[in-house]
Amino acid sequence: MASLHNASTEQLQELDALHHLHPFTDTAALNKKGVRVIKRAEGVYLWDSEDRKFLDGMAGLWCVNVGYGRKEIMDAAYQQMQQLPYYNSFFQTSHPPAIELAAKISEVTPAGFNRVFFCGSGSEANDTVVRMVRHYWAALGKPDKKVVISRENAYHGSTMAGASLGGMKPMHAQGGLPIPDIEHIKQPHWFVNGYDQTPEVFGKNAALALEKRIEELGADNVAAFIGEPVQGAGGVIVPPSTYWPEIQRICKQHDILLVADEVICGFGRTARWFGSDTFNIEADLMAIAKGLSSGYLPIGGVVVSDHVAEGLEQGGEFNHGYTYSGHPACAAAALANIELMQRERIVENAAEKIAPYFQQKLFEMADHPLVGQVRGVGMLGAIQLSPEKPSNKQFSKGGVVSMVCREHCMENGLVMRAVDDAMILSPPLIITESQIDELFAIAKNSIDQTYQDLQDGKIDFSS
Ligand code: PXG
Repeated sequence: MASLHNASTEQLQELDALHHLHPFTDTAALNKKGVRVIKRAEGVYLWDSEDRKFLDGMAGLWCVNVGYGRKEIMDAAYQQMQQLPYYNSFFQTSHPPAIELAAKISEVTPAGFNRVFFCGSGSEANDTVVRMVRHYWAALGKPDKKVVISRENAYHGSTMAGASLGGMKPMHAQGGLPIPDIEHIKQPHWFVNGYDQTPEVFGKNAALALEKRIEELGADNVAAFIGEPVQGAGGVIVPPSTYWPEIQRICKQHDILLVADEVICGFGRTARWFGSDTFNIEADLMAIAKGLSSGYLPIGGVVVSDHVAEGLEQGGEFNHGYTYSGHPACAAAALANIELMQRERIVENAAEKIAPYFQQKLFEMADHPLVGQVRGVGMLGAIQLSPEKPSNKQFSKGGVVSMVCREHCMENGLVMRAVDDAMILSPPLIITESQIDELFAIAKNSIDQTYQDLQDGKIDFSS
């Protein structure tokens, strides 16, 4: 246990400010305010260093699907560390946990996916995707098929290729991104981009942007299209029902690989094992991470369909890999996590019981005067705040009102994420009905308070 276990909040904040650079953070602003220190967790709850309790409406960062405190996963990692804490899978070696996990992944993934390349995270998975799809086409004698098409406002990670694939403008603005041969088309975000059309018409039109871009670039130059079945970090953007079938048709017709980024949607998040199951996507490759180990230890992977695996085999050596590809302790934790999900029928239970209840409570928020749209699927939800209803109007400056709402949520004991003006939910899949009631009671109260703040002119849009 860390020696600072009994340190005061102030001591921890001071040391953190001195030595710790946080992801996606304005360091100066954070250090002025002081970081919140999370100390322990159990089930769906977190406790901070002041012993304040929070319901974790985000399952960490969309990952703790089986909830906190699952001893089976800890024991599996501990036992594996005693047996073999580390060995690599380069140079014609392997080890039991990586072998067993690879086989287990092919059991739960959609038909036709039987091979996995391991890495340490979702970002590494998507870096691997870029190199792998280009290597695949080169192996088939088509080295010009290099461009990967993604979407505006997508999130695919923070490495150079991951952030390039992502469509977040502020990320591209730093560090000389995107890398070459990455293209972006519009996102299927009906509320923001397609409000003047029916969702079905807009969904098809958004997909047709892919066909148009392929035709502009020439299909001979395009390797793949990548998309999250539901854009998570972009704001839980659930595409209209017409979107994925049209994307599928376009990829097939133009001989473009379809990559499903299942980093958030995988392992039960949409109340099926994969987002591809929920949306009937027949992908050629899938990026996985997060729910693979429920975040207990870092691990990711790229799962490839049989025909992609065959193509790759024609390419000889794939000059790519990580020290921690298939790390034994991480693989053992992931295996224990999936076995636990199967034993406790966590995905089935989500589909039959918890997700319908979660969606019902989520959609009850649509009546609120501050809520412009509610969207969700499975155990994902977004409550879009809007200044005027019914309309798709947005506040004069995005992300201000939602940050106020987020602060109210925290004060009231709920972790909810704010994306632009949407409040985002992605709780552990093991949340109970009464905990869902608690979650939405706090959410509603916090949105009420935010609405009151707006009416009282307390929200400052100028800073
Ligand atoms: N793909 C998707 C769809 C993701 O959501 C990644 C790839 C990258 O995974 P790693 O393991 O490298 O982080 C992600 C990660 C947020 C937030 O604020 C979302 C993610 C990560 C950090 C913050 O919503 N998603």
